[in-house]
Amino acid sequence: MKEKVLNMLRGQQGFVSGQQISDSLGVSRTAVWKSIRQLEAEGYRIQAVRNRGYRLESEPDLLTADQIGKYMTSVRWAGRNLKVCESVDSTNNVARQLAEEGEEAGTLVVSEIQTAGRGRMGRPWISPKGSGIWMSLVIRPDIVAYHAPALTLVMALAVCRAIRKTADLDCKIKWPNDIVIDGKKVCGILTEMSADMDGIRYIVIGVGINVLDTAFSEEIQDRAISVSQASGHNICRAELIAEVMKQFEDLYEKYLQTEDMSLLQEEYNHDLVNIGRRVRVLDPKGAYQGTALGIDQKGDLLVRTKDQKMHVIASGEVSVRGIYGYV
Ligand code: BTX
Repeated sequence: MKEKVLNMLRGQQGFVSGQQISDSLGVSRTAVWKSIRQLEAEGYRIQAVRNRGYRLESEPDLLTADQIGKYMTSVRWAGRNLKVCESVDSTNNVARQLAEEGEEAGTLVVSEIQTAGRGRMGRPWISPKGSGIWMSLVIRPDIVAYHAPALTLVMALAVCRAIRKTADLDCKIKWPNDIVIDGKKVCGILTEMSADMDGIRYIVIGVGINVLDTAFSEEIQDRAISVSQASGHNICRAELIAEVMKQFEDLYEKYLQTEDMSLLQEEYNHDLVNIGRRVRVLDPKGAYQGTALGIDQKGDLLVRTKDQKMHVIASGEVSVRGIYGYV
């Protein structure tokens, strides 16, 4: 019933009266009114004007398989096996479970909310309902395990390209796994791997993008931003998901040709917010400062200290910050 009312509203440019709806659907005016209320509760904005009726103003940005599928037409494999969930602890956990059960490469898990979203080194990733993209992609590359960390960088490039394309924004990468806009974090990436003596069994690349948020919780409000906040208008999450997958396919193919960042190093360094800047390297063996020179072919960050010594930093347990703040 609700769907039928929705379809009638969708079919009208202007207003459609309650009487018209009830006549054509053969139901009471009260039933129509109840359906309208339900639709509003789901996030549809419906204008109601006495003597004119109802008009659909906007639809909620739903993350359904149908909605995402609409934008996936030029995606070959990444995200084609799509699992859309209402609520999960972490999409990385669900994707890992599915990979353990044998789901194919290209399986993508998307959820409206994560109750225990994870960042690196046990940090939390705040993933509220309805505003972000919380997703994890399963891949099964035939590469040596120690080449895998660069895949985080490959995904960072894909997200950067996709945000630029869908929202026309100038975003940058903060090595190795954050995307920033105006110095604030819009996206984080968490790559997890399962390997044994025979090699990589699977890799899960988790991507969290703040898309529709208008505000953030206190602990991150000074360093987080959403795509919509930055662009000034709402971005369709389904479209952005498909664009990330499309870009990832292209970049991943290039990565696989050399199993490193050789073919992507230039683009990555071009997008790198840290390049040429003073950074503070939070090495567990002791923090130090230097100038970031960019990534090498492996994807490690090159930092030169005052004594002209070159440090090659692998992502793992090290964080890099700007000396005056986050970037
Ligand atoms: P990270 O360790 O680089 O960043 C985590 C830090 O970022 C937190 O300590 C907090 O300061 C800040 N933060 C937390 N939530 C947000 C947010 N929504 N926006 C901006 N800043 C935030 C980054 O780790 C990797 C995050 C990956 C998240 C994806 S979501 C899908 C998948 N599932 C999952 O559990 N994780 C990944």
